[in-house]
Amino acid sequence: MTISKNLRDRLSDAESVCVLTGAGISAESGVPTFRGEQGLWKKFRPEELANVDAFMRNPDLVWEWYSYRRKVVSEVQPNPGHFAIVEMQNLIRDFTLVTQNVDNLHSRAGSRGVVELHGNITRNYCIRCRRPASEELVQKSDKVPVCSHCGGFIRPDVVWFGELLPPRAYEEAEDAAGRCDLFLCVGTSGVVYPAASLPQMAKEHGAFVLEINAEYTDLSPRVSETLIGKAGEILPLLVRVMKEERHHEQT
Ligand code: BJW
Ligand code: ZN
Repeated sequence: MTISKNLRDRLSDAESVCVLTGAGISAESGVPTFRGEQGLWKKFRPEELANVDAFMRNPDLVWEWYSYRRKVVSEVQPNPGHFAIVEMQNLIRDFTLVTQNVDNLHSRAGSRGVVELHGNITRNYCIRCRRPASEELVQKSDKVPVCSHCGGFIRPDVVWFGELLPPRAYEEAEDAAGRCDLFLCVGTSGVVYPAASLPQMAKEHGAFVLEINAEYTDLSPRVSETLIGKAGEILPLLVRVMKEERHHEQT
């Protein structure tokens, strides 16, 4: 992988960085992505599982699917891509990590203040009174559990199709995209909105938008540069360049 002089300069000069991640960053940890040949949506239909109508129609089925996925993420570990982002946060004064992932792997790697646009599969709440559900209730339930306060169904704290993103999180993401000088899109197909509008927003505000993905995506024609490869290999390389350049600046 060659890093152009231009990209080196962007990496060394960046003072405000926003990183947007998608399922691809966790692929190397063993978490399946959504789209593509090996993706979850090849085997399962999002309209049957990832919207509130599906949940109300068949809460046990949806609960079972999320229990399975909760188990998968609890059994894997963050990978070098997640850890590189932690290192990047330590180097950059104004740094925001925005993720579409619900797998909690960024926080487990040590990233601080992660902006979770689509929620977090490790949390659950009551659809009626909105109280969070206890870990114990969630762990022991093969079928959808009900709230111990009001009897409402418990659902995963994730954002389904047709639902609004947590407003505070989306605001933080928009602010970071609007003020950064370097925006990284990592491992996302860029087809789910409004998250997919953030790179464009950053670019319109003058940021250099760098995409890192295993393949070209819907975003590729609209970014400043795309690096094709594995996030777990490219991100550590970018951090190395950032460190070298910053070291030179100090000496
Ligand atoms: C690697 C790699 C490696 C692999 N290294 N790379 C028509 C037009 C426009 C918008 C809409 C529309 N109709 C409806 C909408 C809105 C809808 C939407 O965007 N739909 C489009 C799909 C058409 N959006 C919404 O509904 C959102 N809410 C909203 O808009 O509210 C306003 C509203 C209200 C009422 C009505 C209408 C609008 C909510 C979106 C919620 C998304 N939820 C999910 C599920 C979360 C819970 C769960 O996990 O089950 O979020 S869907 C799923 O997709 C998940 C992801 O976060 C999201 C994005 O996927 P991501 O991360 O990009 O993964 P993949 O699999 O797509 O891509 C992986 C990439 O990694 C690939 O590119 C690989 O190449 C790459 N890769 N290995 C680097 N090692
Ligand atoms: Zn309740």
